[in-house]
Amino acid sequence: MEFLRVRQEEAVGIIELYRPKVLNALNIPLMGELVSELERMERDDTIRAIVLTGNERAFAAGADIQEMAEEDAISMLVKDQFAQWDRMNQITKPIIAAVSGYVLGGGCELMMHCDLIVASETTQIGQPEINLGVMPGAGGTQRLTKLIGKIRAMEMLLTGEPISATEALHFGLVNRVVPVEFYLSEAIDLAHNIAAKPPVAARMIKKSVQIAQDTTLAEGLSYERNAFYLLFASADQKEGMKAFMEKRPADFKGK
Ligand code: DAK
Repeated sequence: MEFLRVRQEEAVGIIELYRPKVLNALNIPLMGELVSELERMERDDTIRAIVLTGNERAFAAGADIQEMAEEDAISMLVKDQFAQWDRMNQITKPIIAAVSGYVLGGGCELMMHCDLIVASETTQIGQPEINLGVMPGAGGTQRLTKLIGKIRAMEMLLTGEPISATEALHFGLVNRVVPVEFYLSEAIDLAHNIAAKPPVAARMIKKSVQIAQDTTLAEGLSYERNAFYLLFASADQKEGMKAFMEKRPADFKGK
């Protein structure tokens, strides 16, 4: 792969965006590689949680402006070059973003696709598309509004000004803020913690939370209850409850 660096630490798959000279600007080939790699990790039973990161200076400074600059509406529509973004929604394993530096435009939208977010103290998160004469196109107006509320989202989207890691923590946009030297290791530790949990339950929880954001409370509660009942068909439920009663750590197999 040209634009990713990939490794695995026990049950954690780690994907690093790698276009450092252009602050990890998200061009079409990079996004293609990223989605393919996420789908490969989804199929790999030895991986139970995924960390997605960039580098200290930039998680990603947005979609590649050079690639988009000369497009017109019809060429954008016909290519539908960003359709691959939707495939990321199908990943059922928990994805933890480890972000630092610039998290802008499509970079912020990519971060919001993830399930948990660890940020370094130097992180700046923004949706500056308005400064380019456009607007977010990969969920920036929708996911950001759901995550931080209308008034805060309006300010970020209409001014294009980034917010700091501390503000993002205060807004509930990231889970943790840590010194820059620790943001990746903190995210990997969090991923190991989650990877040790029963994977079928983790998958159902992820789906249930996604549904909470997309449907009514009644539909969400109904999905949750059925998923809860279904987990009683798993070996991990038997193991988890037996281990509790036998006062020993559970050994979850993902069955
Ligand atoms: N695209 C292409 N190149 C970029 C880039 C980007 N988004 N951001 C930075 N670069 C490149 C710069 O051109 C420069 O390249 P060279 O000149 O060295 O060849 C290099 O990275 C270093 O950047 P700077 O020299 O500018 O570094 P500074 O520290 O001075 O400034 C900066 C850093 C992040 C403040 C600045 O680079 C900047 O403002 N970058 C643009 C940020 C931005 O506007 N981002 C939003 C892009 S629009 C969709 C999906 C996604 C999207 C839309 C639709 N669908 C699914 C439909 C997303 C749209 C966007 O993200």
